[in-house]
Amino acid sequence: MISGIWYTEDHKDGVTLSLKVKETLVSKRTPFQKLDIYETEKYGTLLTLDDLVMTTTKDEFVYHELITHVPLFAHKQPERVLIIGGGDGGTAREVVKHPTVTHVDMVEIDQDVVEMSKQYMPFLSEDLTNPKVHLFFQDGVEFVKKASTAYDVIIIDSTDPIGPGEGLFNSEFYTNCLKLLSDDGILVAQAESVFNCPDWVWQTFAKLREVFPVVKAYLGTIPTYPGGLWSFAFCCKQPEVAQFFDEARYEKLQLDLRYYNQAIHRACFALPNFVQKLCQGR
Ligand code: AAT
Repeated sequence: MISGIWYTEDHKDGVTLSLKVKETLVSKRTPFQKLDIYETEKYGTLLTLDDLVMTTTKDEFVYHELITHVPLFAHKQPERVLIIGGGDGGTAREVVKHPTVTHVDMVEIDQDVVEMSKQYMPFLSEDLTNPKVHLFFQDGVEFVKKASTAYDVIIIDSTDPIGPGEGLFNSEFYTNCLKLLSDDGILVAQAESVFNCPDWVWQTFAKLREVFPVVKAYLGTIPTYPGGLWSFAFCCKQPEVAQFFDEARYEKLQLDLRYYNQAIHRACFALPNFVQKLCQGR
């Protein structure tokens, strides 16, 4: 909601987040959702979908580095990557930093998100024209039903489990993703706010555990997301895969990253007790 010079997001339970706005750059209805882009005073460009923060210039790196480099450095040789959602391009930008990656399929339901990001957020969308990145404007639910070639890493960079993103949080979708995952493959999904939406976190992890043999949780702090402390699900078929971290490759590559490093890779899996209960069903 925009009121005067403030963008205000209602986080329910009597909590809101407000960012001071300098200018509204885009305000439109796409065939799938309401899309707004604002220039804010302190957080740079802000993209919202259905009046919920998707990303901002200032803190996007936390989310995009965590959702990509954790699974990519946990895999011995990631080559084929599938991104579901991620229309702003931030996830694809991080994935193509890995030289082992040869092919990225990105399935975004809403072409307007990609077009608007290309126009107003080039720092996110800069790699969507990379020849390794293949864009499909399609519902991710339908894509995984029909796809047949395996992926080493699947990243679910989706909106919340309401609106167009709802189908990306159910067991049938997860089962189709499991079929597309190579034997040593890893699936990572954004898994919601542990403070503000514990029910969503609990349900997401419970459904993932029904489908995947190994399900772990990791955390990051994203100031403009509800509650700040954000969960991600890390799923695979083999317990050994969940233990591996290619630290030597991390050191060799010397990527120019702002959040992720070796210590973060290990530390992000350390969970407060209340989060263990939510994510591990205990
Ligand atoms: N990169 C960080 C921003 C996002 S965007 C999530 C994307 O998922 C959006 O572009 C949206 O259009 C797309 N999406 C939603 N539903 C589907 C679907 N069924 N198939 C494919 N793409 C879809 C994530 C923000 C995290 C949430 C914070 N509350």
